Amino acid sequence: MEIAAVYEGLATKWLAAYDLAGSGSPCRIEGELADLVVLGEIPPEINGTFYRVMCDPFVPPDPNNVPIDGDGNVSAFRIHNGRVDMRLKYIETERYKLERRANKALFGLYRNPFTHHPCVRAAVDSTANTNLVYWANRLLALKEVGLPYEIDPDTLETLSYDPFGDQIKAKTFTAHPKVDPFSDELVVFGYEAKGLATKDIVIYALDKDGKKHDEQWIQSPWCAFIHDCVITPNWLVLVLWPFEANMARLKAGKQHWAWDYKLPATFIVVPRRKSTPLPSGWKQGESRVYSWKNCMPIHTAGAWEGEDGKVYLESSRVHDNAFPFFPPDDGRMPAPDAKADFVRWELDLNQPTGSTVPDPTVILDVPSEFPRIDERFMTGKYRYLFLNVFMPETSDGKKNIFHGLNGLAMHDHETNKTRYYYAGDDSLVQEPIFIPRGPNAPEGDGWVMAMVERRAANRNDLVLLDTKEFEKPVAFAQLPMHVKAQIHGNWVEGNQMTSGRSLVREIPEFSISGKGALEPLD
Ligand code: V55
Ligand code: FE
Repeated sequence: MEIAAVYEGLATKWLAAYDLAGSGSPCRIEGELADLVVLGEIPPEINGTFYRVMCDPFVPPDPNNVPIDGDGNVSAFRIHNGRVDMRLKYIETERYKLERRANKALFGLYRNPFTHHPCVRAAVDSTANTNLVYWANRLLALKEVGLPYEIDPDTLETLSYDPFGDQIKAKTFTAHPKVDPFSDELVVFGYEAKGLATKDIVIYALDKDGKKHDEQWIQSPWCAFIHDCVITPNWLVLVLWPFEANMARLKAGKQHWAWDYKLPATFIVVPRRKSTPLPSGWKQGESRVYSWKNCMPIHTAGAWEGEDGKVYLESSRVHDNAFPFFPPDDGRMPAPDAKADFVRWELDLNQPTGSTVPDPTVILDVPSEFPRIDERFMTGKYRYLFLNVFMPETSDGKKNIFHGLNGLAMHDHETNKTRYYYAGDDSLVQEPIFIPRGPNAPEGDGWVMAMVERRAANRNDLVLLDTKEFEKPVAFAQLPMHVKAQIHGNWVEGNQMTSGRSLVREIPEFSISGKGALEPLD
Protein backbone atom coordinates (compact mmCIF):
# COMPACT_ATOMS: atom_id res chain seq x y z
CA MET A 1 0.00 0.00 0.00
CA GLU A 2 1.37 3.42 -0.90
CA ILE A 3 1.50 5.73 2.06
CA ALA A 4 0.11 9.04 0.99
CA ALA A 5 2.58 11.87 1.36
CA VAL A 6 0.06 13.92 3.34
CA TYR A 7 0.17 11.38 6.15
CA GLU A 8 3.90 10.76 6.01
CA GLY A 9 5.62 10.27 9.33
CA LEU A 10 2.40 9.79 11.31
CA ALA A 11 2.15 6.42 12.95
CA THR A 12 -1.14 4.54 13.21
CA LYS A 13 -2.29 1.11 14.24
CA TRP A 14 -4.61 1.27 11.21
CA LEU A 15 -2.52 0.61 8.13
CA ALA A 16 -5.65 0.95 6.00
CA ALA A 17 -6.13 4.53 7.19
CA TYR A 18 -3.45 5.59 4.69
CA ASP A 19 -5.75 4.59 1.84
CA LEU A 20 -6.92 7.97 0.57
CA ALA A 21 -9.29 6.45 -2.00
CA GLY A 22 -11.18 4.98 0.90
CA SER A 23 -11.79 1.59 -0.66
CA GLY A 24 -10.27 -0.42 2.12
CA SER A 25 -10.42 2.15 4.87
CA PRO A 26 -12.27 1.14 8.03
CA CYS A 27 -15.99 1.98 8.05
CA ARG A 28 -16.91 1.05 11.67
CA ILE A 29 -20.12 3.08 11.58
CA GLU A 30 -23.36 1.98 13.20
CA GLY A 31 -26.64 3.80 12.99
CA GLU A 32 -29.58 4.61 10.81
CA LEU A 33 -30.58 6.89 8.03
CA ALA A 34 -34.25 7.18 7.10
CA ASP A 35 -35.33 7.91 3.55
CA LEU A 36 -32.12 7.99 1.54
CA VAL A 37 -31.83 10.49 -1.28
CA VAL A 38 -33.18 8.73 -4.36
CA LEU A 39 -32.45 9.67 -7.97
CA GLY A 40 -35.06 8.29 -10.34
CA GLU A 41 -37.87 6.24 -8.93
CA ILE A 42 -37.92 3.07 -6.85
CA PRO A 43 -40.95 1.15 -8.17
CA PRO A 44 -43.67 0.87 -5.51
CA GLU A 45 -43.96 -2.89 -6.13
CA ILE A 46 -40.59 -3.40 -4.43
CA ASN A 47 -41.16 -4.33 -0.79
CA GLY A 48 -38.42 -6.00 1.19
CA THR A 49 -34.94 -5.69 2.62
CA PHE A 50 -31.50 -5.98 1.08
CA TYR A 51 -29.17 -7.33 3.77
CA ARG A 52 -25.43 -7.19 3.15
CA VAL A 53 -22.42 -7.78 5.36
CA MET A 54 -19.00 -6.13 5.31
CA CYS A 55 -15.69 -7.37 6.64
CA ASP A 56 -14.89 -4.41 8.85
CA PRO A 57 -12.45 -4.95 11.75
CA PHE A 58 -13.45 -2.85 14.75
CA VAL A 59 -10.01 -2.92 16.35
CA PRO A 60 -6.74 -2.67 14.40
CA PRO A 61 -6.11 -6.25 13.27
CA ASP A 62 -2.94 -8.28 13.71
CA PRO A 63 -0.78 -6.94 10.87
CA ASN A 64 -0.26 -10.50 9.59
CA ASN A 65 -3.95 -11.35 9.48
CA VAL A 66 -5.75 -11.77 6.16
CA PRO A 67 -8.39 -9.44 4.66
CA ILE A 68 -11.28 -11.90 5.14
CA ASP A 69 -11.18 -11.96 8.95
CA GLY A 70 -12.66 -8.60 10.01
CA ASP A 71 -15.77 -8.23 12.15
CA GLY A 72 -19.11 -8.58 10.36
CA ASN A 73 -20.84 -5.21 9.99
CA VAL A 74 -24.35 -5.53 8.57
CA SER A 75 -26.11 -2.98 6.39
CA ALA A 76 -29.82 -3.35 5.83
CA PHE A 77 -31.74 -1.39 3.21
CA ARG A 78 -35.50 -1.65 3.64
CA ILE A 79 -37.48 -0.63 0.58
CA HIS A 80 -41.15 0.20 0.87
CA ASN A 81 -43.40 2.61 -1.06
CA GLY A 82 -40.46 3.90 -3.07
CA ARG A 83 -38.53 4.83 0.07
CA VAL A 84 -35.21 3.36 1.26
CA ASP A 85 -34.29 3.20 4.95
CA MET A 86 -30.82 2.14 6.02
CA ARG A 87 -29.43 0.64 9.22
CA LEU A 88 -25.84 -0.35 9.96
CA LYS A 89 -24.81 -2.49 12.89
CA TYR A 90 -22.04 -4.83 13.91
CA ILE A 91 -22.78 -8.43 14.65
CA GLU A 92 -21.87 -8.73 18.30
CA THR A 93 -19.92 -11.94 18.13
CA GLU A 94 -18.00 -13.11 21.19
CA ARG A 95 -14.88 -12.09 19.36
CA TYR A 96 -16.14 -8.56 18.64
CA LYS A 97 -17.26 -8.03 22.25
CA LEU A 98 -14.00 -9.35 23.71
CA GLU A 99 -11.84 -7.22 21.44
CA ARG A 100 -13.98 -4.13 21.87
CA ARG A 101 -13.76 -4.43 25.64
CA ALA A 102 -9.99 -4.94 25.42
CA ASN A 103 -9.61 -2.12 22.87
CA LYS A 104 -7.20 -4.23 20.87
CA ALA A 105 -6.93 -7.39 18.82
CA LEU A 106 -6.91 -10.58 20.90
CA PHE A 107 -7.35 -12.90 17.94
CA GLY A 108 -4.31 -13.37 15.73
CA LEU A 109 -4.48 -15.15 12.40
CA TYR A 110 -7.56 -16.44 10.57
CA ARG A 111 -8.73 -19.71 12.02
CA ASN A 112 -5.55 -20.31 13.97
CA PRO A 113 -6.15 -20.43 17.75
CA PHE A 114 -2.42 -20.93 18.36
CA THR A 115 -1.97 -17.28 17.39
CA HIS A 116 -4.74 -15.97 19.67
CA HIS A 117 -4.31 -14.51 23.14
CA PRO A 118 -4.66 -17.42 25.60
CA CYS A 119 -7.57 -15.68 27.37
CA VAL A 120 -9.82 -16.05 24.29
CA ARG A 121 -9.06 -19.67 23.43
CA ALA A 122 -12.48 -20.85 24.63
CA ALA A 123 -14.39 -18.13 22.76
CA VAL A 124 -16.18 -18.60 19.45
CA ASP A 125 -13.65 -17.60 16.79
CA SER A 126 -16.10 -16.37 14.19
CA THR A 127 -16.63 -12.88 12.82
CA ALA A 128 -19.94 -13.87 11.16
CA ASN A 129 -18.77 -11.71 8.26
CA THR A 130 -19.61 -13.66 5.12
CA ASN A 131 -23.31 -13.97 4.37
CA LEU A 132 -26.80 -13.18 5.68
CA VAL A 133 -29.48 -15.75 4.99
CA TYR A 134 -33.10 -15.62 6.14
CA TRP A 135 -34.40 -19.08 7.02
CA ALA A 136 -36.95 -20.53 9.46
CA ASN A 137 -38.00 -17.00 10.48
CA ARG A 138 -34.46 -16.18 11.47
CA LEU A 139 -31.87 -13.89 9.98
CA LEU A 140 -28.60 -15.82 10.09
CA ALA A 141 -25.17 -14.20 9.99
CA LEU A 142 -22.81 -16.81 8.62
CA LYS A 143 -19.10 -17.57 8.57
CA GLU A 144 -17.93 -21.00 7.54
CA VAL A 145 -15.50 -21.33 10.45
CA GLY A 146 -18.32 -21.59 12.99
CA LEU A 147 -22.06 -21.85 13.50
CA PRO A 148 -24.66 -19.16 12.66
CA TYR A 149 -25.32 -16.09 14.74
CA GLU A 150 -28.96 -15.08 14.69
CA ILE A 151 -29.68 -11.36 14.38
CA ASP A 152 -32.89 -9.36 14.66
CA PRO A 153 -34.10 -8.47 11.14
CA ASP A 154 -35.26 -4.98 12.23
CA THR A 155 -32.87 -3.81 14.97
CA LEU A 156 -29.96 -5.97 13.71
CA GLU A 157 -29.18 -6.80 17.32
CA THR A 158 -27.38 -10.08 17.86
CA LEU A 159 -29.75 -12.58 19.45
CA SER A 160 -27.89 -15.86 19.81
CA TYR A 161 -25.14 -18.16 18.62
CA ASP A 162 -26.13 -21.51 17.13
CA PRO A 163 -29.91 -20.97 16.98
CA PHE A 164 -30.57 -24.50 15.67
CA GLY A 165 -28.84 -25.84 18.74
CA ASP A 166 -28.49 -29.38 19.93
CA GLN A 167 -29.80 -31.04 16.78
CA ILE A 168 -26.42 -31.19 15.07
CA LYS A 169 -23.04 -32.05 16.51
CA ALA A 170 -20.87 -30.08 14.12
CA LYS A 171 -18.62 -27.12 14.76
CA THR A 172 -19.12 -25.43 11.39
CA PHE A 173 -21.88 -24.28 9.02
CA THR A 174 -21.21 -23.04 5.50
CA ALA A 175 -21.71 -19.38 4.59
CA HIS A 176 -23.36 -20.64 1.37
CA PRO A 177 -26.27 -22.89 2.37
CA LYS A 178 -28.77 -23.29 -0.46
CA VAL A 179 -32.54 -22.86 -0.34
CA ASP A 180 -34.42 -25.50 -2.31
CA PRO A 181 -37.62 -23.57 -3.14
CA PHE A 182 -39.41 -26.74 -4.30
CA SER A 183 -38.80 -28.92 -1.23
CA ASP A 184 -38.76 -25.91 1.13
CA GLU A 185 -35.45 -26.89 2.70
CA LEU A 186 -32.20 -25.15 3.50
CA VAL A 187 -29.38 -27.47 2.45
CA VAL A 188 -26.40 -27.02 4.75
CA PHE A 189 -22.91 -28.42 4.96
CA GLY A 190 -19.96 -27.80 7.24
CA TYR A 191 -16.34 -28.80 6.71
CA GLU A 192 -13.63 -29.18 9.35
CA ALA A 193 -16.85 -30.10 11.09
CA LYS A 194 -15.22 -32.07 13.93
CA GLY A 195 -12.61 -29.39 14.55
CA LEU A 196 -9.60 -27.69 13.06
CA ALA A 197 -7.89 -29.47 10.18
CA THR A 198 -10.27 -32.44 10.31
CA LYS A 199 -11.51 -33.97 7.07
CA ASP A 200 -15.04 -34.46 8.41
CA ILE A 201 -17.88 -32.91 6.43
CA VAL A 202 -21.42 -32.74 7.75
CA ILE A 203 -24.42 -32.43 5.43
CA TYR A 204 -28.06 -31.96 6.38
CA ALA A 205 -31.19 -30.00 5.59
CA LEU A 206 -33.25 -27.69 7.79
CA ASP A 207 -36.97 -27.59 7.13
CA LYS A 208 -38.98 -24.37 7.27
CA ASP A 209 -39.29 -24.70 11.06
CA GLY A 210 -35.55 -25.17 11.48
CA LYS A 211 -35.79 -28.89 12.13
CA LYS A 212 -32.86 -31.01 10.93
CA HIS A 213 -33.19 -34.02 8.68
CA ASP A 214 -31.14 -36.11 6.23
CA GLU A 215 -27.94 -35.74 8.24
CA GLN A 216 -24.86 -37.38 6.71
CA TRP A 217 -21.15 -37.35 7.49
CA ILE A 218 -18.55 -37.84 4.78
CA GLN A 219 -14.77 -37.53 4.51
CA SER A 220 -12.99 -34.99 2.37
CA PRO A 221 -10.11 -36.33 0.23
CA TRP A 222 -7.85 -33.77 1.98
CA CYS A 223 -8.53 -30.94 4.42
CA ALA A 224 -9.70 -28.60 1.66
CA PHE A 225 -11.22 -25.12 1.62
CA ILE A 226 -14.89 -25.80 0.76
CA HIS A 227 -16.57 -22.44 0.38
CA ASP A 228 -19.55 -22.99 -1.92
CA CYS A 229 -21.81 -25.73 -3.23
CA VAL A 230 -24.73 -26.36 -5.59
CA ILE A 231 -27.93 -28.34 -5.27
CA THR A 232 -30.17 -30.13 -7.73
CA PRO A 233 -33.35 -31.98 -6.69
CA ASN A 234 -31.26 -35.09 -5.90
CA TRP A 235 -27.65 -34.01 -5.48
CA LEU A 236 -25.40 -31.77 -3.47
CA VAL A 237 -22.07 -30.91 -5.04
CA LEU A 238 -19.33 -29.43 -2.85
CA VAL A 239 -16.64 -27.34 -4.52
CA LEU A 240 -13.13 -27.85 -3.10
CA TRP A 241 -10.42 -25.23 -3.61
CA PRO A 242 -6.76 -26.32 -3.86
CA PHE A 243 -5.77 -25.07 -0.41
CA GLU A 244 -4.78 -27.36 2.40
CA ALA A 245 -4.84 -27.04 6.19
CA ASN A 246 -2.93 -29.15 8.69
CA MET A 247 -2.21 -29.05 12.41
CA ALA A 248 1.55 -28.74 11.97
CA ARG A 249 1.20 -25.45 10.11
CA LEU A 250 -1.33 -24.16 12.63
CA LYS A 251 0.87 -25.08 15.58
CA ALA A 252 3.77 -23.31 13.89
CA GLY A 253 1.67 -20.12 14.08
CA LYS A 254 1.24 -19.84 10.33
CA GLN A 255 -1.80 -19.25 8.10
CA HIS A 256 -4.63 -21.76 8.19
CA TRP A 257 -4.49 -22.32 4.44
CA ALA A 258 -1.68 -22.91 1.99
CA TRP A 259 -2.39 -23.04 -1.74
CA ASP A 260 -1.01 -26.18 -3.36
CA TYR A 261 -0.27 -26.03 -7.09
CA LYS A 262 -0.34 -29.83 -7.15
CA LEU A 263 -3.94 -30.08 -5.94
CA PRO A 264 -6.83 -29.98 -8.41
CA ALA A 265 -10.11 -28.11 -8.07
CA THR A 266 -12.41 -30.92 -6.95
CA PHE A 267 -16.12 -31.67 -6.74
CA ILE A 268 -17.70 -34.04 -4.22
CA VAL A 269 -21.07 -35.30 -5.44
CA VAL A 270 -23.37 -36.41 -2.62
CA PRO A 271 -26.92 -37.81 -2.82
CA ARG A 272 -29.10 -35.42 -0.81
CA ARG A 273 -31.25 -38.16 0.69
CA LYS A 274 -31.36 -41.90 1.27
CA SER A 275 -34.20 -41.90 -1.28
CA THR A 276 -32.11 -40.27 -4.03
CA PRO A 277 -32.34 -42.60 -7.06
CA LEU A 278 -28.75 -43.75 -7.59
CA PRO A 279 -27.17 -44.30 -11.03
CA SER A 280 -26.13 -47.90 -11.61
CA GLY A 281 -22.96 -48.82 -9.78
CA TRP A 282 -23.53 -46.36 -6.92
CA LYS A 283 -23.69 -47.91 -3.47
CA GLN A 284 -26.04 -46.61 -0.80
CA GLY A 285 -24.18 -43.97 1.25
CA GLU A 286 -21.54 -43.41 -1.43
CA SER A 287 -20.31 -40.02 -2.58
CA ARG A 288 -18.00 -39.51 -5.56
CA VAL A 289 -15.05 -37.22 -6.08
CA TYR A 290 -14.27 -35.69 -9.47
CA SER A 291 -11.43 -33.30 -10.18
CA TRP A 292 -10.09 -31.02 -12.85
CA LYS A 293 -6.79 -29.13 -12.78
CA ASN A 294 -5.40 -26.59 -10.38
CA CYS A 295 -7.69 -23.53 -10.40
CA MET A 296 -10.12 -21.73 -8.11
CA PRO A 297 -13.83 -22.06 -8.95
CA ILE A 298 -14.78 -19.31 -6.51
CA HIS A 299 -18.58 -19.04 -6.44
CA THR A 300 -21.36 -21.04 -8.02
CA ALA A 301 -24.46 -19.80 -9.83
CA GLY A 302 -26.54 -22.98 -9.85
CA ALA A 303 -26.78 -26.49 -11.21
CA TRP A 304 -29.20 -28.87 -12.88
CA GLU A 305 -29.57 -32.53 -13.78
CA GLY A 306 -29.32 -33.30 -17.47
CA GLU A 307 -31.32 -36.01 -19.16
CA ASP A 308 -27.99 -37.72 -19.83
CA GLY A 309 -27.36 -38.62 -16.18
CA LYS A 310 -24.99 -35.69 -15.82
CA VAL A 311 -24.99 -32.85 -13.36
CA TYR A 312 -24.14 -29.45 -14.84
CA LEU A 313 -22.90 -26.72 -12.57
CA GLU A 314 -21.72 -23.22 -13.28
CA SER A 315 -19.12 -21.18 -11.43
CA SER A 316 -16.67 -18.37 -11.70
CA ARG A 317 -13.11 -19.57 -12.20
CA VAL A 318 -9.71 -18.04 -11.57
CA HIS A 319 -6.88 -19.95 -13.23
CA ASP A 320 -4.60 -19.37 -10.24
CA ASN A 321 -4.67 -18.65 -6.51
CA ALA A 322 -7.17 -15.81 -6.07
CA PHE A 323 -6.29 -15.57 -2.35
CA PRO A 324 -2.60 -14.61 -2.46
CA PHE A 325 -2.72 -13.99 1.30
CA PHE A 326 -2.80 -17.80 1.59
CA PRO A 327 0.30 -18.58 -0.52
CA PRO A 328 1.76 -22.05 -0.98
CA ASP A 329 4.39 -23.12 1.54
CA ASP A 330 7.12 -22.02 -0.90
CA GLY A 331 5.64 -18.49 -1.00
CA ARG A 332 5.00 -18.40 -4.76
CA MET A 333 2.61 -15.57 -5.70
CA PRO A 334 -0.12 -15.94 -8.34
CA ALA A 335 0.58 -14.60 -11.81
CA PRO A 336 -0.38 -10.90 -11.82
CA ASP A 337 -2.24 -11.45 -15.09
CA ALA A 338 -4.10 -14.55 -13.88
CA LYS A 339 -7.10 -15.17 -16.10
CA ALA A 340 -10.64 -15.30 -14.78
CA ASP A 341 -13.86 -16.35 -16.48
CA PHE A 342 -17.25 -17.97 -15.91
CA VAL A 343 -17.69 -21.62 -16.85
CA ARG A 344 -19.99 -24.64 -16.95
CA TRP A 345 -18.72 -27.92 -15.50
CA GLU A 346 -20.09 -31.27 -16.60
CA LEU A 347 -20.07 -34.08 -14.03
CA ASP A 348 -20.85 -37.52 -15.39
CA LEU A 349 -22.11 -39.53 -12.43
CA ASN A 350 -21.49 -42.75 -14.34
CA GLN A 351 -17.76 -42.12 -14.05
CA PRO A 352 -16.00 -43.82 -11.13
CA THR A 353 -14.88 -41.78 -8.17
CA GLY A 354 -11.50 -40.17 -8.75
CA SER A 355 -12.18 -39.45 -12.44
CA THR A 356 -11.05 -36.28 -14.14
CA VAL A 357 -13.78 -33.97 -15.39
CA PRO A 358 -13.54 -32.59 -18.93
CA ASP A 359 -12.45 -28.99 -19.50
CA PRO A 360 -15.41 -26.78 -18.65
CA THR A 361 -17.29 -24.77 -21.27
CA VAL A 362 -16.51 -21.08 -21.09
CA ILE A 363 -19.80 -19.21 -20.83
CA LEU A 364 -18.38 -15.71 -20.34
CA ASP A 365 -14.77 -15.02 -21.22
CA VAL A 366 -14.74 -11.96 -18.99
CA PRO A 367 -13.36 -11.59 -15.46
CA SER A 368 -16.48 -12.48 -13.48
CA GLU A 369 -17.43 -13.09 -9.88
CA PHE A 370 -20.47 -13.27 -7.60
CA PRO A 371 -22.80 -15.08 -10.02
CA ARG A 372 -26.47 -15.12 -9.00
CA ILE A 373 -29.66 -16.49 -10.52
CA ASP A 374 -33.37 -15.97 -9.99
CA GLU A 375 -33.30 -18.22 -6.94
CA ARG A 376 -36.98 -19.17 -7.25
CA PHE A 377 -35.62 -21.58 -9.86
CA MET A 378 -32.71 -22.97 -7.81
CA THR A 379 -32.09 -26.71 -8.46
CA GLY A 380 -33.28 -26.58 -12.07
CA LYS A 381 -31.96 -25.37 -15.39
CA TYR A 382 -32.09 -21.60 -15.39
CA ARG A 383 -32.09 -19.15 -18.27
CA TYR A 384 -30.68 -15.97 -16.73
CA LEU A 385 -27.49 -15.27 -14.91
CA PHE A 386 -26.54 -12.07 -13.09
CA LEU A 387 -22.96 -11.37 -12.11
CA ASN A 388 -20.22 -8.87 -11.40
CA VAL A 389 -17.80 -8.36 -14.25
CA PHE A 390 -14.78 -6.38 -15.19
CA MET A 391 -16.15 -4.51 -18.23
CA PRO A 392 -14.52 -5.97 -21.32
CA GLU A 393 -13.92 -2.62 -23.04
CA THR A 394 -12.22 -1.11 -19.99
CA SER A 395 -9.96 -4.11 -19.43
CA ASP A 396 -7.25 -3.42 -22.07
CA GLY A 397 -6.78 -7.18 -22.05
CA LYS A 398 -4.56 -7.00 -18.98
CA LYS A 399 -6.81 -6.24 -16.05
CA ASN A 400 -8.34 -9.05 -14.08
CA ILE A 401 -10.40 -9.62 -10.97
CA PHE A 402 -7.53 -8.34 -8.81
CA HIS A 403 -8.27 -4.89 -10.29
CA GLY A 404 -11.86 -4.73 -9.05
CA LEU A 405 -15.12 -5.32 -10.87
CA ASN A 406 -16.79 -2.31 -12.45
CA GLY A 407 -19.91 -3.67 -14.11
CA LEU A 408 -22.84 -6.03 -13.90
CA ALA A 409 -23.85 -8.55 -16.53
CA MET A 410 -27.11 -10.30 -17.31
CA HIS A 411 -26.53 -13.36 -19.44
CA ASP A 412 -29.29 -15.22 -21.32
CA HIS A 413 -28.43 -18.90 -21.77
CA GLU A 414 -31.15 -19.29 -24.40
CA THR A 415 -30.04 -16.53 -26.79
CA ASN A 416 -26.43 -16.59 -25.55
CA LYS A 417 -26.54 -12.78 -25.37
CA THR A 418 -25.02 -10.78 -22.52
CA ARG A 419 -26.18 -7.33 -21.48
CA TYR A 420 -23.91 -5.09 -19.46
CA TYR A 421 -24.30 -2.27 -17.00
CA TYR A 422 -21.15 -0.17 -16.60
CA ALA A 423 -20.98 1.52 -13.21
CA GLY A 424 -18.94 4.45 -14.47
CA ASP A 425 -15.36 5.62 -14.19
CA ASP A 426 -13.76 5.32 -10.77
CA SER A 427 -16.62 3.06 -9.69
CA LEU A 428 -16.68 -0.52 -8.46
CA VAL A 429 -19.73 -2.77 -8.16
CA GLN A 430 -20.46 -5.44 -5.58
CA GLU A 431 -22.48 -8.66 -5.64
CA PRO A 432 -25.93 -8.21 -7.24
CA ILE A 433 -29.22 -9.45 -5.83
CA PHE A 434 -32.30 -10.22 -7.89
CA ILE A 435 -35.80 -9.01 -6.94
CA PRO A 436 -38.67 -10.72 -8.82
CA ARG A 437 -41.29 -8.33 -10.21
CA GLY A 438 -43.91 -10.33 -8.30
CA PRO A 439 -44.39 -13.80 -6.85
CA ASN A 440 -45.51 -15.20 -10.20
CA ALA A 441 -43.24 -13.20 -12.48
CA PRO A 442 -41.46 -15.23 -15.17
CA GLU A 443 -37.83 -16.15 -14.52
CA GLY A 444 -35.56 -13.11 -14.54
CA ASP A 445 -38.39 -10.58 -14.75
CA GLY A 446 -37.74 -7.97 -12.10
CA TRP A 447 -34.89 -5.87 -10.81
CA VAL A 448 -31.25 -6.22 -9.95
CA MET A 449 -29.77 -4.25 -7.08
CA ALA A 450 -26.12 -3.78 -6.16
CA MET A 451 -23.87 -1.57 -4.09
CA VAL A 452 -21.67 0.75 -6.12
CA GLU A 453 -18.56 2.36 -4.72
CA ARG A 454 -17.82 5.84 -6.10
CA ARG A 455 -14.12 5.81 -5.41
CA ALA A 456 -13.25 9.36 -6.36
CA ALA A 457 -16.12 10.76 -4.29
CA ASN A 458 -15.46 8.34 -1.43
CA ARG A 459 -19.19 7.61 -1.26
CA ASN A 460 -21.56 4.80 -2.24
CA ASP A 461 -24.77 4.38 -4.23
CA LEU A 462 -27.23 1.53 -4.38
CA VAL A 463 -28.08 1.00 -8.01
CA LEU A 464 -31.39 -0.45 -9.21
CA LEU A 465 -31.68 -1.93 -12.70
CA ASP A 466 -34.81 -3.23 -14.40
CA THR A 467 -33.98 -6.54 -16.12
CA LYS A 468 -36.02 -5.31 -19.13
CA GLU A 469 -33.53 -2.49 -19.63
CA PHE A 470 -30.36 -3.68 -18.00
CA GLU A 471 -27.98 -1.04 -19.34
CA LYS A 472 -29.59 2.00 -17.75
CA PRO A 473 -30.50 2.25 -14.05
CA VAL A 474 -34.05 3.14 -13.02
CA ALA A 475 -32.86 4.54 -9.70
CA PHE A 476 -29.97 5.20 -7.36
CA ALA A 477 -30.25 5.50 -3.59
CA GLN A 478 -27.36 7.63 -2.42
CA LEU A 479 -25.40 6.89 0.72
CA PRO A 480 -23.86 9.98 2.27
CA MET A 481 -20.62 8.16 2.99
CA HIS A 482 -18.37 5.32 1.99
CA VAL A 483 -19.10 1.82 3.25
CA LYS A 484 -16.73 -1.11 2.90
CA ALA A 485 -17.09 -3.74 0.21
CA GLN A 486 -19.64 -6.38 1.04
CA ILE A 487 -18.77 -10.01 1.14
CA HIS A 488 -22.29 -11.26 0.33
CA GLY A 489 -25.87 -10.09 0.56
CA ASN A 490 -29.43 -11.26 -0.02
CA TRP A 491 -32.87 -9.90 -0.70
CA VAL A 492 -35.67 -10.83 1.72
CA GLU A 493 -39.24 -10.13 0.58
CA GLY A 494 -41.30 -8.04 3.00
CA ASN A 495 -44.05 -10.65 3.23
CA GLN A 496 -41.51 -13.24 4.45
CA MET A 497 -40.86 -11.21 7.59
CA THR A 498 -43.71 -10.68 9.96
CA SER A 499 -42.62 -8.21 12.64
CA GLY A 500 -44.21 -5.17 10.98
CA ARG A 501 -41.64 -2.99 12.72
CA SER A 502 -39.67 -0.30 10.98
CA LEU A 503 -35.94 -0.48 10.35
CA VAL A 504 -35.51 3.11 11.50
CA ARG A 505 -36.97 5.24 14.28
CA GLU A 506 -40.38 6.62 13.36
CA ILE A 507 -41.69 9.92 14.70
CA PRO A 508 -44.66 9.09 16.92
CA GLU A 509 -47.87 11.14 16.73
CA PHE A 510 -47.83 14.21 18.99
CA SER A 511 -50.03 17.20 19.63
CA ILE A 512 -48.86 20.58 18.43
CA SER A 513 -48.09 22.86 21.38
CA GLY A 514 -49.60 26.00 19.90
CA LYS A 515 -46.65 27.97 21.28
CA GLY A 516 -45.36 28.70 17.83
CA ALA A 517 -48.41 30.55 16.60
CA LEU A 518 -47.86 34.25 15.83
CA GLU A 519 -50.57 36.79 16.56
CA PRO A 520 -52.13 38.23 13.44
CA LEU A 521 -50.19 41.31 12.37
CA ASP A 522 -53.20 43.58 11.83
C1 V55 B 1 -14.41 -16.47 1.64
C2 V55 B 1 -14.69 -15.41 2.47
C3 V55 B 1 -14.53 -15.57 3.84
C4 V55 B 1 -14.12 -16.76 4.35
C5 V55 B 1 -13.87 -17.81 3.52
O1 V55 B 1 -14.84 -15.33 -0.36
C6 V55 B 1 -14.02 -17.65 2.15
C7 V55 B 1 -14.57 -16.36 0.21
C8 V55 B 1 -15.22 -13.34 4.28
O2 V55 B 1 -14.76 -14.57 4.73
O3 V55 B 1 -13.97 -16.89 5.68
FE1 FE C 1 -18.67 -16.56 -0.79
